[in-house]
Amino acid sequence: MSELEVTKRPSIFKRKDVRLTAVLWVIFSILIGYIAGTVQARSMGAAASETMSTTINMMKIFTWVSAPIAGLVAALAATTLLSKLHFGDTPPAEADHEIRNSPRIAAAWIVVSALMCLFAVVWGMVVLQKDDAALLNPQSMNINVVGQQWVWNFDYIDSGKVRSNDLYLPVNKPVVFHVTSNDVIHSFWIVQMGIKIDANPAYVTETSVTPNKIGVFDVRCAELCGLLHAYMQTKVHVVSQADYDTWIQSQGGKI
Ligand SMILES: [Cu+2]
Repeated sequence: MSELEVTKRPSIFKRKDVRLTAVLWVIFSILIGYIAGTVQARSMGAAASETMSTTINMMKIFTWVSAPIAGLVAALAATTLLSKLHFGDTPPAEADHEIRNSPRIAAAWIVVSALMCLFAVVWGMVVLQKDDAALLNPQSMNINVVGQQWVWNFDYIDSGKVRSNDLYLPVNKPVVFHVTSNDVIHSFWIVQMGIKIDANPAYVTETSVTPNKIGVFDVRCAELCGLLHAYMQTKVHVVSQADYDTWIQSQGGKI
């Protein structure tokens, strides 16, 4: 008899609050994915290197993949707030544990979470490996970057004794930055190229990039480094190889 009752019970998907949660889940997932992924990525400006394009892509994909999770939490919270209140010590009849006690839902949750983690790890490793490969490229040019309160100095070590405060780079040429600091910890960040690395005193860190767009972009310090930290910024001028050579010569360097 009791078995019959169980089979007769309507499916949870026919319940009003479950349907409302499902509808809100879809709406919230799309909203969260769009605002946190697409709008954010657009606000970062156009990419000036492949590293930045891959980073923006990865950010968009990771956000869109995780948006349904945040959307589900928001939908459950909203449905809970909109549901009727129940007072007293005895739980209402509908407060059963169909979800908590369902092995199918538990299994689906574990499998989906595991797949998402695996996807994030594998994708992240592929992108990181690509970035590291540029560091080992023998064609790369080398620039020493020195941060100090509150300016950046760039030494073009392949061209003799040339130093500048604005960074100059030839387009489509891989460059390795050897980054250090004269005082406190700074962080060397070329915004539109998607590279950022700590500048530590008495230690050299390295990062590399290949700028693929001619133009003027932003260099900032991304580590709170004292009173004028917010003003520790400069420009990077990405120019043609010929214009770069002319500039290096105008600074007394050799090409
Ligand atoms: Cu700084």
